[in-house]
Amino acid sequence: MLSSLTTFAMMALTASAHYTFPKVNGGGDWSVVRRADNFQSNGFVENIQGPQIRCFQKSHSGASQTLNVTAGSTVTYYSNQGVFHPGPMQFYLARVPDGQSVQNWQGEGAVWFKIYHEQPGFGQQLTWSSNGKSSFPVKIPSCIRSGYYLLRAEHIALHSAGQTGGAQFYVSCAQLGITGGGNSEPPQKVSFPGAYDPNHPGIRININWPIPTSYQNPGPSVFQC
Ligand SMILES: *[C@@H]1O[C@H](CO)[C@@H](O)[C@H](O)[C@H]1NC(C)=O
Ligand SMILES: [Cu+2]
Repeated sequence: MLSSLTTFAMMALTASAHYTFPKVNGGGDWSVVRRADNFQSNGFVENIQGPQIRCFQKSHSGASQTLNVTAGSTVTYYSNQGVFHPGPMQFYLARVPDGQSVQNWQGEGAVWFKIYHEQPGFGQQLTWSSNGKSSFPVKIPSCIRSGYYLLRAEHIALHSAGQTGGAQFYVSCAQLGITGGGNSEPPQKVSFPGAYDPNHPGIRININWPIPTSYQNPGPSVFQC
């Protein structure tokens, strides 16, 4: 009885500590960002080989709005409450093929390139600059082609990642129109699902003991102009 009560209390605590990524810049929640399946539960993607790892949608549903931004500018992605778990923020972009609609395109195939990933500080424990924050500025590369894109936000919570399947993925995708770009094509693109292996050292990692002295972000290297 005691243990089931404890389990229940821990579950309640855990649920309240989860989060979503519903907003970019000044828009409303889930207006430019596609409504993620965790919009009520604040839960996380558990199966990183299933469809939800892409945009946290089991079945596709576009957002009603698209935010136009200039290449080279910074957009700010927001979580609905502070990101309380330790682990990296990462951002990816995928360009909507010409002639296809940003609302309908599902982001399938090896189309995603990484534009940011967070490295921890090392010491008595790993420290993450995302910890406790609820706004995350990310710079759109100035040299990529203009057009419509999906911007994928991802926070990987590592507090129980010591065993396979223990990492928690908090994900959503925003619809952007990027103007004033260049003509660079990022060389390394990945698909979701597909990019991540559950046993990647940045996904299955005990961050508590021994304290890691390095951290390898999952996914491709960050594209730079
Ligand atoms: C928004 O961005 C798209 C893609 O670059 C562009 O085709 C469109 O003209 C832009 N709309 C405005 C109002 O700037
Ligand atoms: Cu949580």
